[in-house]
Amino acid sequence: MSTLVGMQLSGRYRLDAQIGAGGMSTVYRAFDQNLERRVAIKLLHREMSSDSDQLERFRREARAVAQLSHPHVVGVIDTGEDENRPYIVFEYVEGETLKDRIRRLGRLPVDESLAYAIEIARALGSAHAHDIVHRDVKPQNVLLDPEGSAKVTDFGIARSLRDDGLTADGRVLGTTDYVSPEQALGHDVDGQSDIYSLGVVLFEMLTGDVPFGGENQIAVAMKHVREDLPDIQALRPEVSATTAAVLDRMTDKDLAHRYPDVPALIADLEDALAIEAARSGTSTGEATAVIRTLPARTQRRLPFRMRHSIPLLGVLALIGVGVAIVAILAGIGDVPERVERGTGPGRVESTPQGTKTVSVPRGSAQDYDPLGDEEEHSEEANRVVDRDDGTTWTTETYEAGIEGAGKAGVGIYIDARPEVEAVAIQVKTPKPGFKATIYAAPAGTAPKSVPDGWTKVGGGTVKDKDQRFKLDTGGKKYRYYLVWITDLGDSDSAEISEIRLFQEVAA
Ligand code: 3AM
Repeated sequence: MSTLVGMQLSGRYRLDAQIGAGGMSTVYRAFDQNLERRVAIKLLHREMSSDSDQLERFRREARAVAQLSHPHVVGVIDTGEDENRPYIVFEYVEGETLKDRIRRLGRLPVDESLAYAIEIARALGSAHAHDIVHRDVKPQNVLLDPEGSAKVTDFGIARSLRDDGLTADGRVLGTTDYVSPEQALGHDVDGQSDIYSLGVVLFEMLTGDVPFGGENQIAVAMKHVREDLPDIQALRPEVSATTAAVLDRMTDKDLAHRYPDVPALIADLEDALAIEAARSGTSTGEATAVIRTLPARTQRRLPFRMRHSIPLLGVLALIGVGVAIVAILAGIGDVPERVERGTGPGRVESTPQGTKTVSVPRGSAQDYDPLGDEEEHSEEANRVVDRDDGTTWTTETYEAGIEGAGKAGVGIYIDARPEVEAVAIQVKTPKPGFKATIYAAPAGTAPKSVPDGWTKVGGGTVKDKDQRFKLDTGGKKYRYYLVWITDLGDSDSAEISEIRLFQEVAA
């Protein structure tokens, strides 16, 4: 198939890379040249644009999502048509899908699984309140942004309950791993069907796998009709009876026994999260963020320490900031320009096309820990700019994760003085799996806390030992580039061997 990468839609959106493809459309990462920001564009396949059913379905998706403005729904920015091919412009979510995360990590922590289930449920609750049923809830359709928060997308087969005369039959579209019994049977579906599918997603987060396998999609769908899900507590013994009961009620085949609506479900998921967190005495990843949003009634289930530790530490940290000394990158003077030798015998580091490495002197890396003791192995910081993959900077050890220590993150930044418009960053690590947001700050002294004074320019999960992130500074030049680590993944510390910035080669 010919690629459309490089094309411009309606003179405004430049298609930069294909990031996904489905039966009826292709998803591109694109650049909005008017607003100078990255976007995601879903473009209907040419063959589909003459099919009035498909065209209507595509338009319906845009209309449905455009009604929703919700922190856990991937928002629609614009729609248009280019040479008779309709497209939808979405906000771009940097990061991985929930499916990728499960594939990468296997089972997720119990509290994190509940936290994602709550966020997805909140998104579905908002859709249902607008009479929109998603009908294709699956972890492939949940994007995790760099802060770790879940955003639901692909309302492609969503159907407004107010639309009459459209087929709502059980056309098999993609996977049936998450299909509700009533949908598999081709019955009319409503919001309760999304609750069943979300239950299957929760099961997969907790066990690392979907409940049913089969020779084909029909066989799997029939198991959803006929068989009970395997016992969650047998597969994951640390799951509480409360969580197991919530899961059972989400996936009950009998609609009279399943949760009637999302608000009832959310209340029970929130209780279950508080109970799991109280049992383990700590919280991980996204669970920490969701716990802060729990209603007071539910928070009371948590031990005092968990309810109060975060704000209290925040106040203490703010006092600390008054005397914080961040980054005095003292007189580096004239350092002879380094010769780019690359690392290892005969190996020259590749740079993204049209870019060159930003040359920074030794001494230009600084650890950054504004909410902690301001010490993250400072003596090792310069190892990330020494062009030696064998030497690393490590964060302190966080047994209960960064959030467990009451911090939003820890990091390390590069002083690219005087200033530069970096278009990409390379982070090398012997231990991938952590999550980082890249911030930039202008000339002057580096800001004393995050996000004050910093501008987010990129980030995501460091999935590979040699991870690159595109940066979008909106055309501005910045002096400081901060790798702000917000989640350590499976580990209790993060380790970085090299950080390198790239700038465009002047034409
Ligand atoms: O196939 P992977 O998992 O690499 O993350 C989505 C998925 O990537 C991505 O497109 C692929 C197919 O769905 N995607 C979809 N919508 C997106 C958005 N709004 C998106 N990526 C970023 N922003």
